[in-house]
Amino acid sequence: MTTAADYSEKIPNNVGLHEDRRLQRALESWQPDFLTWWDAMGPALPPRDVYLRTAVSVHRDGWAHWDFVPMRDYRWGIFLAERDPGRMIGFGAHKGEPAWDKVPGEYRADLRRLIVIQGDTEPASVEQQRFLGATAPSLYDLRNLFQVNVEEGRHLWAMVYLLHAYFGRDGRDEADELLRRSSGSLESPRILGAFNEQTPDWLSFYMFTYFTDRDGKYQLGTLKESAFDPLSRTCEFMLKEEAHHMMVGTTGIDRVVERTAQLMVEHDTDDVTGHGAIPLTTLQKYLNFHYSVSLDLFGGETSTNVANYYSAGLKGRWMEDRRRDDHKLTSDSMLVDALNEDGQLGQTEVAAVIGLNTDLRREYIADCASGVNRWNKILESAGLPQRLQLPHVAFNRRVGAFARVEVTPDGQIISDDEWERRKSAWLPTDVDKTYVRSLMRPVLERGKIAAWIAPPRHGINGMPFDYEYVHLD
Ligand code: BYC
Repeated sequence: MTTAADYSEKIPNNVGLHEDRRLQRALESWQPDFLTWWDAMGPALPPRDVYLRTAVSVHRDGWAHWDFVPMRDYRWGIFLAERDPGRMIGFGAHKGEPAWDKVPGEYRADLRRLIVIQGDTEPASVEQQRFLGATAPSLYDLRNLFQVNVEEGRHLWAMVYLLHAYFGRDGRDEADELLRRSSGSLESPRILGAFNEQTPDWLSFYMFTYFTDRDGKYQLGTLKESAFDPLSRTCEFMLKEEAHHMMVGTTGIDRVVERTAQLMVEHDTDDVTGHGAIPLTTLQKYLNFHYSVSLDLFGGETSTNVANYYSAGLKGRWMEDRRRDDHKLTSDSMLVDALNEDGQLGQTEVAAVIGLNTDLRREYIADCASGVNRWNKILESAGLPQRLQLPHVAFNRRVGAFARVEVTPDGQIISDDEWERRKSAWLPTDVDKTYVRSLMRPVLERGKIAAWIAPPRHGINGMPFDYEYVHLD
């Protein structure tokens, strides 16, 4: 196993695919189906070529190659982080045993389920973002969208490789299903809620890449701990690519806040709609929506699924090796968010393994808070008193302990009627969405930017903002 990818193969890889002809043939026969899916469900605006990075090695230095590539010719490949032959399982009942190169029979179904759920999100996000190219605020942003899209396609390949290589016939069937389900479909929707929502405008795209891709970061971080070594290694490398996706979200929202703040100060008004920008109240509603649907992606506050995954060694905790406990949690307990018996929001004590979704969600929430601080600093340095905030953990939840109650952003339980009356103040309304969409006109001239967003501080890969990142024809 080398760190460099072999690009002479039909499917670039660093897993020695040519040594296993059966697997190679199986994946080569999945490849045209992937391309058919990409043509039908991938970016609807295929430009001549795009300045893209392509993974060429998994080594720390110089893992990516930058060039103009027609998107359909992007070389989607299979790259696993370097193998550590002495790697030991770091948690659960098998802690201290050698990591697995194969799938143990008793954990087959659970591992397959985790890989299928992870795999399902990747093409889903490409589908959700399919039409955004037509309204990009700049060539720089258009490039970033396409980079995210091709890499989510590669992450699908990462999971499909595991299904084909380690799960036989049913793995191949699951790989086919990943191309059959589709985001928002009534007959065969994507598995997790957030991946059936729409991403119809660029504000949604930045919110998605900030909040929903960040769930990806945390879930991949827990799967990177997995005793199943190929899953661990594939997630490790995916995380490297994922960092860019979150940068797109973080700086995207920075730039929207910056532009709004600029116009608020310049015109001494909160209502920047007359100036073609997005009001802070609308930003807050989009934030509330994307944050709350992303909180749902962590599953229930208590879960026997997650307890089983942890005890079996399939899915660890975020930064497992930094935790100061026995990494088995057989007799530990923790407090999780809950609806108390008196119907109030509170906490309850449960066995720690049962509460691991809450543990991960809390890590995620702390990370999300850092983004909000960052945006608030932009408002502060513009001299504005307004602030953005994360709504309460129970707000707008459809999964877990709070799925059956309606809760205000500041954590008050309210009746369904009151929710219906007041929700337009907290979540984007049709009017808000229509307004945001009305701003989405393409600005595809080199060095130009739409009026509702500030230009980025830096270009990509050391290139300036006004670089011609995309050749449209
Ligand atoms: N929507 O025991 P529970 C990414 C289901 S994002 C619909 O509480 P568990 C990316 C659940 O499946 C990262 N259904 O949950 C980002 C279960 O169903 P069954 C994706 C949901 O299993 C942007 C039932 O409710 N990766 O990479 O402990 C762009 C009871 O659930 C939802 C992963 O998620 C929901 N939101 O935890 C591109 C990692 N939540 O078994 C990519 C793999 C729960 O009763 N997945 N349900 O039929 C997992 O680790 C876990 O399955 C979950 C759920 C965290 C998703």
